[in-house]
Amino acid sequence: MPSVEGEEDGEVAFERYTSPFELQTRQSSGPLRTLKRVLIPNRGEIALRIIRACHEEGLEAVAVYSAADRGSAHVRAADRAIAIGPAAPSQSYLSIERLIAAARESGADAVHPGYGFLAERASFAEAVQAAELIWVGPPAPAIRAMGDKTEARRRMRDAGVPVVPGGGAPVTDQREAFALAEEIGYPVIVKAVSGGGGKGMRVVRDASGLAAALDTAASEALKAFGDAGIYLEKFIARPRHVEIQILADEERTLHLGERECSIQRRHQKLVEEAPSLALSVDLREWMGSAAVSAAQAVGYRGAGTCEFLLTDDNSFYFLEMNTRIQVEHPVTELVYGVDLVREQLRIAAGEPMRVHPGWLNPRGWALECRITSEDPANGFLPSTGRIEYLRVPAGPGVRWDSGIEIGDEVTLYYDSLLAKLIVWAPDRAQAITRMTQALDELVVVGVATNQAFHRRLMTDPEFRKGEIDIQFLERRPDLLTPSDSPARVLDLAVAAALAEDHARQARRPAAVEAGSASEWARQARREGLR
Ligand code: MV4
Repeated sequence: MPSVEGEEDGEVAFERYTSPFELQTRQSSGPLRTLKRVLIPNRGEIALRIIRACHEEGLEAVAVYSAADRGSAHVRAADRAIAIGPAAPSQSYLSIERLIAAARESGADAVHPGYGFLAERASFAEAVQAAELIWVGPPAPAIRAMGDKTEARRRMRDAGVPVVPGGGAPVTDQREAFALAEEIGYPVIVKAVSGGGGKGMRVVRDASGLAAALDTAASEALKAFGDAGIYLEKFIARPRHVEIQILADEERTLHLGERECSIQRRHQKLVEEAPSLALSVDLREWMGSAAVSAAQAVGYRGAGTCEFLLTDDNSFYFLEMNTRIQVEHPVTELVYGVDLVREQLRIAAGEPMRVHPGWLNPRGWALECRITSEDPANGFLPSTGRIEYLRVPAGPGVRWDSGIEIGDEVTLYYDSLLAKLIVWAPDRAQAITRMTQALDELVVVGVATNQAFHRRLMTDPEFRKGEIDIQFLERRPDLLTPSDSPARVLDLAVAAALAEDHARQARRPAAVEAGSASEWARQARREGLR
């Protein structure tokens, strides 16, 4: 046995290895006392994600399902599942009454809404709490304050968070709007007070276009949000979309760095990454503390995200706060080593979060590709059908968050997100290589997907250099449409089938002997199956 310098043989003290994570969580692990059973009024990949987190926290999970989701993976993964109505969301996943009834019936003591559906409806948070259930989300007043975009702007400005120059209140008459636009300078952007996600926005280049933009934006806002309120901001050209992840418990409000979400098409994010190439350590701390101030200004608790526009000269402006867990949360989880959904559950249960600020440094690089049932060859229209075959990528640093399985029917009732393919690697170049490989492993048969778009993007030199902003895909329509003609794709498919047949012939035994084997086995050998 080799001796250790400075110590006598036999005197080496062996200490059990303690991971940094255990050190930071030692005082606060164990089952959640105030929580036992969580109802998840959602479906698909996020329902499964929350069910897994519940089980890891020692909690029971109650799923709900519409008629279209009776056979879905989330229904089987939960400890109990409750039917809530027909496929149409308005009569199932959006029905506050049915969801509260399901919570009561199942004896749940908490509700985790996920994202989409009712996750950011302050009145749903209130209904949950009125039923004496724990809401796994921020306080209803924080949801409400951030949902009203002009109120959010005023509160942020008062808290010292940089907002885009513009109006602090909704536009009430045209003369006032013209004066404000002159003051902030063209181009300006007209936005809906109850908007978000880009609906009802209008960019105005000069005074000649303002009156018409105010009219169309107001009527679009009324149609989409039931509120015609609009306001003005200076239009920021070609910024990056960078958002900061927040976690807050009763004691502390922390940020977990940024996600770069500039790769989007028509306000739908397609690829997200963490960290962002555009942020230095200093800029991360500036944006991080702005986001912490934003959260504190509305009494935020739980997980939330502050969206910013970041310009070339490193100016950043608060846009809005998303008061929910987001689709792209996994990239933050992978670079910060924090399970955000488990922390949401702990915070809701009144426990301190298991996050030590001293450990909050990004490590390596994470990328997420949203695999959607949208057909790039058909203008990105949603495609439907049965998942006939599915081969899921795997390997080191590869994560597949999905609710779909072979046999599932993809319909038009719900959004088109089939899965999130997420990779981690030590640096951005290796993460892109790993993502390319994972995309090559992925096979989805039965519905058209945007998989080929992701593969083109990952091999694009401009993307690999990180030269991206929110207009990237507008400048690169070549990435959105298949480069191969349908005839070429058919040629490739025929070639692949011939190669496969050739390989099978080579594997087939030269002669099929009779006698010993059963007729099944002999037939299988003739077919080259074994
Ligand atoms: C902007 C902007 C430029 N200037 N505001 C779009 C969604 C909503 N959250 C706010 N949005 C924008 N607001 C000013 N003053 C550009 C956008 C925008 C955008 C923002 C983030 C991600 C993608 C985007 C795509 C188009 C426009």
